[in-house]
Amino acid sequence: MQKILVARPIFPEVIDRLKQYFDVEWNNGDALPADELTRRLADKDGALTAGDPVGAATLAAAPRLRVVANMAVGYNNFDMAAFNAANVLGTNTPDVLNETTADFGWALMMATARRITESEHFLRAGKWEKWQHDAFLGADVYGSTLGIVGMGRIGQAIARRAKGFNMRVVYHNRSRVAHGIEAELNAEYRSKEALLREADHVVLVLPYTSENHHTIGAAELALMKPTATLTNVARGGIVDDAALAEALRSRRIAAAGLDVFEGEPNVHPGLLTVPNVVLTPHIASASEATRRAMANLAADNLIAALGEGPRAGHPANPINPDVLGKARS
Ligand code: 8YV
Repeated sequence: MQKILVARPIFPEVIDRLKQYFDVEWNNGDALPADELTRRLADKDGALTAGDPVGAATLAAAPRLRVVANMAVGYNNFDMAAFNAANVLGTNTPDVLNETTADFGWALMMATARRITESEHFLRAGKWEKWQHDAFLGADVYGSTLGIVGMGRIGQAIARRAKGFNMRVVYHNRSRVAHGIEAELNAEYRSKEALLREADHVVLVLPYTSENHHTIGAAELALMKPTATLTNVARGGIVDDAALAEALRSRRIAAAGLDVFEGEPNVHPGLLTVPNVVLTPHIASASEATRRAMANLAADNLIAALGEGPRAGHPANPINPDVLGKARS
């Protein structure tokens, strides 16, 4: 039987499915440090990860390893150049989380615009003594301009929801999306700079790559309206968190909603001390149904890539399909 490592706690029924095909080693505890992950992968044929970094050294130390299935749509934790050089397949879990993540992007944007957590903290602290005409005044969402940076599947699902809120939608993406999609979403393409100047609510939904490290830093925040909000449901590192903390402190922008952070689970101390930010612990895809779907899809990819199950040899979500069928190097 082929050997696999499941590097993170996941739903036990998914472990049971994997056991039908493989000899399963399961880390049902904290994330493994890099050297421990490398040690545990040394004799494995496959692995299921969730954001765990996998690079050249780990692959070199695991000569049998043929596939690493990530339980996430983002795979910036994989060094894909190293995967390609070693002929190791990476897989991810797209699509199953689109609507859940779009819902959450909206929830975070609206909580940010309408100061939901800030006002709740006020209430819980026993400070609510009277109704005031100017208490917790926020920014309208309905009828405003939504700026989406990253018009992939999740960005499009966010744009679709904007119709019901009578919003203008502007977007920026590496390349313009097809004309038909722009028309269906009623979304207009903008340069990043134009979008930042124009949008009342900016939502980030782009993948993290080295090119878009700090796509939003001090210079970009300076372009935004002082009344605008910024929501990040993409990846830590896309925003310069230190620059954002300063922009929030000085009210350069009105507020931010953040589900992802540089160096998470650590959060920049400057973000923890300003009131005008809504903070959540990387839970945009965390609905009961979606996290189960992601875990099952990651398992399906692993099973298929290791030549088992109904899709043997044909995993649904290969990131680097060119290595399929090639011998490990
Ligand atoms: C994951 C995510 O839960 O899919 C992604 O890219 O950010 C989340 O849905 C998280 O990355 C853990 O793998």
